[in-house]
Amino acid sequence: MYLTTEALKTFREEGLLRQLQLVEPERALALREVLQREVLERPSTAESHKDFLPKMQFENDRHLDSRLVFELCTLPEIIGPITQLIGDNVMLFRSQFFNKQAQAPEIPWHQESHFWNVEKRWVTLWLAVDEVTQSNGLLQLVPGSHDSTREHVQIPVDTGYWSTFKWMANLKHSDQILDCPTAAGEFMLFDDLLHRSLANTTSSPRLAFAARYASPDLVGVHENAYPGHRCLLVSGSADKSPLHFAPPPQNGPGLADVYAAINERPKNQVKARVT
Ligand SMILES: O=C(O)CCC(=O)C(=O)O
Repeated sequence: MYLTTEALKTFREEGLLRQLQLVEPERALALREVLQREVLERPSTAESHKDFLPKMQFENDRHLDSRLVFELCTLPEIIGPITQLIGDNVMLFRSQFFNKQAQAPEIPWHQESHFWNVEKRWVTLWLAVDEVTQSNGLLQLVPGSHDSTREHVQIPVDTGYWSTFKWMANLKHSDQILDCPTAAGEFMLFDDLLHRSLANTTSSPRLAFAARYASPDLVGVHENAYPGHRCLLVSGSADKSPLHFAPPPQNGPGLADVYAAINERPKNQVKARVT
């Protein structure tokens, strides 16, 4: 996948590229099954994650411990466009699964720059592992809002938002909200845009995955993470970087194993699961 000059201009102005297909729905479904079984149901084995709260051990920075997550994050369909946006040298410095269970509440409006005291020079990959609809945790964005970090206000306790969020941004009257229903296996790339995800009002979980990429010279990344935090180089070199890098993880199955499993299924079983 190669971004046109027009797409690069859109990203500069709106901070967003959407409807990019990573895998077709059949593969997204197979990927979802293996991610659930091999990643979301097994805590991270990364040394630096041992002091994480229990939920984080399953959902945060799994690119440091799972071969499958690492391979997913480094697919050419993702890294190609990201190098066009950031340059040839690229590191992955954070990732997170957003596993919105049935009836899970809203994640409020926010920008990562409010929480991370680092320069606004990263790109977020947001992948819909499940199809994302109006009712199961729709992602909404404000295109063009990456020009500044908005004021965030403290959320009063017991207001029913996603429990890890203590701050939320207030929107301006002029902000144009974009609904982003997304097919399973489709992804978006966005700058530091205001975004939120609505409550999941259905009876099924909705899984999405976000990974954050930047040039390896983005300083302050470790200080705002956790002790022992490491980055992963995913393109080019990090020769002059003061940051600490981890080797690619070898644990568990990789993408080839996921797709081999699809080919081994009887044809009618594959079809039945896709529809
Ligand atoms: O997927 C979601 O529900 C929220 C995603 C999000 O807030 C993020 O990527 O920062």
